[in-house]
Amino acid sequence: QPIGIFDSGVGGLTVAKEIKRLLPHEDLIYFGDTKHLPYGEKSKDAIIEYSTKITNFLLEQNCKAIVIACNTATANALNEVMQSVGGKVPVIDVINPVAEKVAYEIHNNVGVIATKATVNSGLYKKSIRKQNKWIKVDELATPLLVPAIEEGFKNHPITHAIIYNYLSNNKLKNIETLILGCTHYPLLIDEIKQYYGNRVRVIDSPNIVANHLKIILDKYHLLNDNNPKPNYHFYLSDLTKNFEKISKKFFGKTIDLELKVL
Ligand code: DGN
Repeated sequence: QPIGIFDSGVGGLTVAKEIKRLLPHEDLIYFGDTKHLPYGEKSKDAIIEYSTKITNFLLEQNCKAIVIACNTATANALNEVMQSVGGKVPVIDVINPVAEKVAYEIHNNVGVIATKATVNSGLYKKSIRKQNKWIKVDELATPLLVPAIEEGFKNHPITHAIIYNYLSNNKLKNIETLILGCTHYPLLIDEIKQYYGNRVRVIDSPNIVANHLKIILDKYHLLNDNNPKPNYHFYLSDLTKNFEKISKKFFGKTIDLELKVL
């Protein structure tokens, strides 16, 4: 049985890639909702509708676990996704495992950059402060980053200017730790680290989420460690050149890309 992973576009690939690395024998089904991208600007109702439709589709594909590889979907539709799943398979999101780890390990000022819809939900702050109320958490919406990434503007002066503009914001002035609260952002991790040098620790969220998934699959005896030729199938609600390029870079030439409008 495959693991089902979804995001609004290429962002979730940063999580899928880490899952592939830590769980190399698992079949993966990835759904990129490129037709409705970016989720960060959509209403809560719209995000719930897209996320539950995708979840139902992944369940129909017989997935043994659902990974919501999108912070915006997690922040706005986690409860509804859990309801759709009805306890049939585990649901792994990208905010709670990271918040738990940060609350446990970090004891300084934490900054979060994310889409507007994620920042407006305040879920990172709530989730971290629930476990450790001494941590100061500052969240900043950085909405131009996703379109820049989806346009393929990596290592590009436009992206550098956007990063500089956001990270120099007063809200992030005193942080010592940064959470990339959007699964697209690790695609710009080099540029972000360059801005900070050694001053700020950038949390490796895809690794934390993939590790958490591994622990959950193990707990429910769902791990597959004997599958010599795992299958990677990608569904997209709109076939875009950038998705094709990035997914091939991440997963090699052998992946299947299929158009699927839900
Ligand atoms: N990658 C998604 C996230 O983690 O929030 C959302 C990107 C978007 O659609 N704006």
